[in-house]
Amino acid sequence: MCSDIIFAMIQFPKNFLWGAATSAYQVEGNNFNSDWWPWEKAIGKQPSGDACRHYNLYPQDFDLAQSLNHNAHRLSIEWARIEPREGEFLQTEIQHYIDVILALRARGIEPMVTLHHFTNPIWFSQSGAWENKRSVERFFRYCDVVTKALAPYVHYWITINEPSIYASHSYIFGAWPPQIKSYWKTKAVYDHMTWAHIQVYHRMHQIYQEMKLSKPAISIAQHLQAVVPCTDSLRNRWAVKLRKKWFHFGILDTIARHKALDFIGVNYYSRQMVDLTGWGPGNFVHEVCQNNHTPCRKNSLGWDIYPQGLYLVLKDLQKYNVPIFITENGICTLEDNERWEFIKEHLKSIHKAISEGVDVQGYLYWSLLDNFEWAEGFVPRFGLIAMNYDTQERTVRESARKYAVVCKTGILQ
Ligand code: IFM
Repeated sequence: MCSDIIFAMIQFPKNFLWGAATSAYQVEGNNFNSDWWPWEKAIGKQPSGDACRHYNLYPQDFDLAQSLNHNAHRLSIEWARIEPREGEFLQTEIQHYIDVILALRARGIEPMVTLHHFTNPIWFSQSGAWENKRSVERFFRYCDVVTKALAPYVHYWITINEPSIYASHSYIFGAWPPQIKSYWKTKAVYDHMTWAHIQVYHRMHQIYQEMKLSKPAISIAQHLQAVVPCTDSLRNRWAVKLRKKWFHFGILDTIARHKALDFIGVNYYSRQMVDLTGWGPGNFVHEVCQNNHTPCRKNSLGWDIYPQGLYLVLKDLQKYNVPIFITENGICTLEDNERWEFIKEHLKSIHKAISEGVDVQGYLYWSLLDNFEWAEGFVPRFGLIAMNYDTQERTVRESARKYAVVCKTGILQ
């Protein structure tokens, strides 16, 4: 059994942020200036197409979020819409995102805005994307424009979503564009993203100061798994250490050292079992044991469901001494009762960490809507709200209603 934590009183702190997350490319539809758009077509994957038509239907989606008692929502800005050609910034698109954010605020929902969530403008990709060291100044320029426009309406920012997942899927596994397999390029990409965050973070704070606005809270959203050794061998313990350093805490250490971390955004889904059988770099750094040594329930993509791992991750993060927001946590499943179980068990883990002094200030379920799950297309169902992609009809799931009670009361029954 994967879950074995027993709790008494499950009451969350006052002012806790409750809600859900989305990303632009996964819900908006028709992001044809983004690099995924031609790539989906070129490789014959299920295309994102209209997705959830959230670009137009956002007021309706936010009405639903409001009716579910959400007081926070994480969304992202599609860089390619704002800057479809290098140096050309579209005021109409900037205004669109201002309208989106104001639509949240009008419903009493606090926005958390992500500036980069996996996709790049095509022109940026064609000139080497994040491999190119000029990526840092290009991203900086885009963030500078967006921050100046949105600062009056936004307090919480995520500069880059899951840099380790972007770098590994695109440059180690070759699964996402540009489908490269190179450790050197992975390192370059990761370094550029790290440096971009640091520079953008300081510039954003400066902009808020110049505009005489109160300080924003800025971070990255880091994908964190519980890294669990299958046996206690020296090799496995080493691998756990290396993985935690490279994929989890390395970037947080660096940006904390550069004083560019106001909080930590945690995207938590699963665990990673480690049982090394070889000595290659892949063995140490990313290979996951497939032997199912300690079986547990899985989501529809086959990821282990491991709620107690979230507690372990949160305890590891305590040393940074900054607030933590769960910026994503969710399950893809066709069985909605599994979704509620998943949410409940993970909330218990969070509560346990809070009761031991970890400063968790919010929980954003992934995702508000079923959406385009990257290379997996529309098959996985992560949403609190079910999508009928033929009719664009939205149906609130039972799990969403149960979660709505927690959002309203701050109490988990
Ligand atoms: O859909 C993704 C999201 O874009 C980033 N974090 C993980 C989610 C589920 O795979």
